[in-house]
Amino acid sequence: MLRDVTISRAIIESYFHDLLSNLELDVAIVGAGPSGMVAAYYLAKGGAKVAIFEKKLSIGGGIWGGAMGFNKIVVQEDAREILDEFGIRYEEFEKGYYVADAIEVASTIASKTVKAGVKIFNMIEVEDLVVKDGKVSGIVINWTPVHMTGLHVDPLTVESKFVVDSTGHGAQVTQYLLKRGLIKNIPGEGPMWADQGEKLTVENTKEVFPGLYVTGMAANAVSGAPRMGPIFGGMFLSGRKAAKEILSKLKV
Ligand code: 48H
Repeated sequence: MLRDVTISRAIIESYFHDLLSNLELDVAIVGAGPSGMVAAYYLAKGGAKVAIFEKKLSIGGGIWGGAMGFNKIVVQEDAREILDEFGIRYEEFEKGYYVADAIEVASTIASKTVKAGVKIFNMIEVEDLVVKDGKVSGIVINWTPVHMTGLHVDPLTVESKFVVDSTGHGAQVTQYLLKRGLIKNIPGEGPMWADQGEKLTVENTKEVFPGLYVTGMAANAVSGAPRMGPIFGGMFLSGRKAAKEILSKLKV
C-alpha cells in the first residue's frame, strides 16, 4: 500500500538535499529565460557549479509566446550553431532567418540545461544581493509567494563567486545596486531596432560591477540599447558569452 507520508518524506528530503548542496555556488543565475538558461548550460558544460533561481512557477521567460502569442521565434545566422548545439529543429525562412517552434525551444533548452547539471529552483525570487568588500558575492532569496502576499518574512542567502542578472527587461538584480547607490544609472532599453538591438545585446553582456554579469534584455536595459522584438539569437549568444567569460575568470 502506498504511504502518503512516504511521498511527503521523499519530496522534502530530496528538495532540501538540493537546496543545501546549492548554497555555495560558482555562479548563481537569476532568471530562467533564454539568456539565463543558455549561460547556465555552457557554465555547467565547462565544469562550473551553477544554479538558476526563477521567481515564476514556469521557466522559459519570454520564449513561450513567440511574438503576440504566435509561438514561433526567429534566430539569425550567427546564433544558428546554438540551435544545433541544443538539437532544436528550425526552418530557413529566407537566407539568414531561421524560424523555430517556441515550445520546442523553451522545453529543449530547459531539458538540456537541467541534464547538463544545472539545478533550477523555481518559485524563488532573488530580492537582494550580498555585497562584500566592493564585490557581489551572493544572492538573497525568498519564496515568491512571500513577496506576492507582502508578508514580513526574512530571506536566506546563497554564496556565489559570480551572480548573473538574467532577469530580462527590468534588470531587477542590477536595480538593487542602483537602489543602494553602488552604480550610477540604469537608462532602460531603447525603442525597437532589431539589427542594433541584437548586436548590442551581445556587446553589452559584461561584468557591470565586480562579481555581477548582465545578460539578455537586462544587458540592454543596463546599457540603454534598443529592444529587438521576437528574434532570440542575441539572447542565446549573450548567455554563451557570459558563460565563456565567467569560466575563464573562474579558472584564474
Ligand atoms: C528570480 C526573476 C527575477 C528575480 C525576473 O525576460 P526573460 O525571457 O529574459 P532574457 O533576457 O533571457 O530574454 C528576453 C526575451 O525573452 C525577450 O523578452 C525579448 C527578446 N524581448 C525583445 C523585446 O523587444 O521585447 O526571462 C527573465 C526571467 C523571467 O522568467 C522572470 O520571471 C525572471 O527572469 N526574474 N527570477 N528573481 N528577482 N526577476
